[in-house]
Amino acid sequence: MLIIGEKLNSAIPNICQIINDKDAAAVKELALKQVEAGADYLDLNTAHCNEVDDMEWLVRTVQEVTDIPLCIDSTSAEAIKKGLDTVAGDKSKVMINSVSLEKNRLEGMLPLIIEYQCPVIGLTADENGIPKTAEDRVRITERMIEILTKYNYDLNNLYIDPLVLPLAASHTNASIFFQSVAEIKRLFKVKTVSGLSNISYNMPKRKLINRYFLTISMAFGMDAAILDPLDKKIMTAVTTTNLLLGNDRFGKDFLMSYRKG
Ligand code: THG
Repeated sequence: MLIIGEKLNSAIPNICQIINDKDAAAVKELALKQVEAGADYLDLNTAHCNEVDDMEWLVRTVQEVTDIPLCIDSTSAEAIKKGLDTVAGDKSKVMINSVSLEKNRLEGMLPLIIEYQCPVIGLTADENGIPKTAEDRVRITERMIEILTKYNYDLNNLYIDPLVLPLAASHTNASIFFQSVAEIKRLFKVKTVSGLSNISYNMPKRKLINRYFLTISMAFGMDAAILDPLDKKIMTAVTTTNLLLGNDRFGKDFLMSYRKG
């Protein structure tokens, strides 16, 4: 399971403040803490600040303390390009979060994806938004694969995000998501990814719901998650589920985390 640390996101109120204040020490601390907690990638989002300019500052600041790969999180191709341009070193390690079949977004992102051949998150959404059924999400995945394949893109680097809708809107939204993950993994040689928070929107006990949602998604074949690695309970859930799914040879990771208490 690939862990994408979510803490450097301007949608979180104090992060917006930190970015506006150009508080480099706070950014560096949050970056290092997530790396120490086991993040494989750090998600960077500046949508709620001065998106393009702040992305440059954020990438530069994070790279002063770690060379962990970055996941540039924006709906704007311009902000993604700024992130990519600012990354020092191997740009093919940068993850683009995210493209969709929405026309403007696809046209903006495609040249960057093709130029750098970097990992990319593909949302199962198009001009009509997020489809309600698993079948339609599979159809969007298939279309996205067709487009990327035309440009010789390596599908091992494509992370499909089947976009979970809140359970509070319909009680079958989680099961539709699990079905989407299972079908996408069965039909295509791509990876899958998700954020955890949408599922529990407008519900009590959000962290509890998010945690169980994560473990069930992993059982259905989810490869990566955007989550808070500083949340010990969620990281324990990842380690334990990896053990149970047979993804932890000799229980090495589980035993290591158990020894640390
Ligand atoms: N898919 C993709 N990208 C995404 C999302 C997705 N990017 C944004 C979002 N969803 C994932 N990122 C966050 C970042 C922060 C929070 C939620 C989702 C958040 N954090 C609080 C904090 O850190 O203080 C609370 C954490 C908690 O209580 O668990 O709310 O779905 N492709």
